[in-house]
Amino acid sequence: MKNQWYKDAVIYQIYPRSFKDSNGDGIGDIPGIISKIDYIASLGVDAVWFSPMYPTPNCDFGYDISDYTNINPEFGTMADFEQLVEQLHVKGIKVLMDLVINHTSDQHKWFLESRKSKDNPYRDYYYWADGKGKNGKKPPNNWTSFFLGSAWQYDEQSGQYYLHLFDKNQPDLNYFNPKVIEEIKNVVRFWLEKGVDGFRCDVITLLSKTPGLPNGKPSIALQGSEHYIDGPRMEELLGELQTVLREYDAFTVGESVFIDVPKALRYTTEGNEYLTTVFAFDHISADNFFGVKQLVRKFSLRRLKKCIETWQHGLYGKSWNTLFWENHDQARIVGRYCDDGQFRVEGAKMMGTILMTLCGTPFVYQGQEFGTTSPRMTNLEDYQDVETHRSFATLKKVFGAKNAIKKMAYCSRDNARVPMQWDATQNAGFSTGKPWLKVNPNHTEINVANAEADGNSVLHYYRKLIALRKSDKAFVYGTYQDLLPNSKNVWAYMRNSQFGTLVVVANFSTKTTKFTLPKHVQGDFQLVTSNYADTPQNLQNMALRPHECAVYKLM
Ligand code: TEU
Ligand code: CA
Repeated sequence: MKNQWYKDAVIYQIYPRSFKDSNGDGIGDIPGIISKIDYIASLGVDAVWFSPMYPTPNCDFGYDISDYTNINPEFGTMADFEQLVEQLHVKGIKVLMDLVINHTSDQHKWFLESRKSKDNPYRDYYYWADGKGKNGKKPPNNWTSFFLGSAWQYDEQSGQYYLHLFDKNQPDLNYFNPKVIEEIKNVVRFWLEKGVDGFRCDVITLLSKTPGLPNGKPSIALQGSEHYIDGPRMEELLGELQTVLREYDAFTVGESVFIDVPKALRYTTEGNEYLTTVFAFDHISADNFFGVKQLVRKFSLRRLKKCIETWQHGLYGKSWNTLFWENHDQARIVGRYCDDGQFRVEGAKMMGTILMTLCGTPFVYQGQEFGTTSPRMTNLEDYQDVETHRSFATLKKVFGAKNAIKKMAYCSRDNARVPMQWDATQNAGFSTGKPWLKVNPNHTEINVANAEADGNSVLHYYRKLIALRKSDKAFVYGTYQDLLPNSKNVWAYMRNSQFGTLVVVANFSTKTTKFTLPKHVQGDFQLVTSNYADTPQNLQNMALRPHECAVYKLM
């Protein structure tokens, strides 16, 4: 029987480059993380997902791997990593690594060999093709990259193009070659033998391409994606990985771009899992068009509620949801779905309350637990993220420089990657050297030290929410029913299970907003927690103050 520890768990994501620098080079590292293990444990989390810590040329800061079975020397040594795993395990905290196997770095030895010549034994580890057009100088097909532009790069050395769905420094691995999955199974086993408890699987649903890599239908973005998202060989390839994963009962969460409930069930139906769970993204697109973060639009609570309801109902009893607002690819949720100004604290607590009272496993991204906001830098040269730079060039063409800067500042992934704000000292206590990415100026006010000293802080509230979720399974299991689906400002829902009945109410407006619950919500509901000191003890039709939220339990 699979150990379903993850269902009662709360998982914390660390982006090592920005968490804590121990040696003053301005780059976060493993000894830095180890120095903060007591802080991590104080949150009450059960596992940590580390963004990639393997050797990398940092074109995509670790999502371009040049050696799958080693540790990035910027972060430390293998011995440091083994110490980190041991110390987290001593605290009862599991370790999840980031498995990036759709592509490698172009500095990986497989690619360095592959590009040497057309008959190199590693040639077919990647997708190579002749160019089209009279002098062969046009890409082999019309696919475009997640980072915009053609998904093909011409290689002078061997006179052909190679495929890269992301940056040109991230060539796609060719899973038509059976040697590739065998290599990856060895990588998976290597880390599981080190005591790793599972993996977050980067863009895992892109592995299966259409044979022959045919042209895609015309599209403004991701042209050709019908030929590589959720392809026909996904079960076969994931099934191969499972032959190793299931030996260790390893947890997996598959990052699944543009996935929907039926496809999620294809991979995660309990009893027939190819992945334990998946990350979907439509709930984190309630402030953009078509799930394209750069196409910014006004946040809609109704759009968000519809997404969450689809997934809460869609997986219920068949699989298990993941729940997140933030990660290293997303701007901070405070400032997107709630106010980051006057009502920042109430808003951050409200988002945390929703996260901890839905059915699924909550993931908390470093800094979210104390209400970190996006710096929204306005100088292009302050950004380090390849996606930001690639998209800015296109945004500028379409919207002009001024609007492009605004959109980029709102959605850039670097909003989540600036150094963790530990205290009000220089560099936010992250490093004694010049940080690799500028620190958010508001670290003088928003930081862990201030939050620890403030009994009303977001940090203490997150700890309380996590402890409540641990002590009362009514927070975790059971049905979800939206009580006011048409309300554009109030989110009210009921959770029902053998552990009890909860009603959660939240005001997404920064104005006081009245609500009337449907007649069927009857009984003595007592306050369990809220983000205002004087929220009524009994659930009733009331006027919720700006970002006021509350959890009530039926007595
Ligand atoms: O992200 C995949 C991905 O689709 C996101 O980058 C997406 O383009 C956007 O940023 C989310 O709205 C994964 C990793 O999380 C990301 O950091 C890597 O850049 C990417 O894969 C390539 O490995
Ligand atoms: Ca360092």
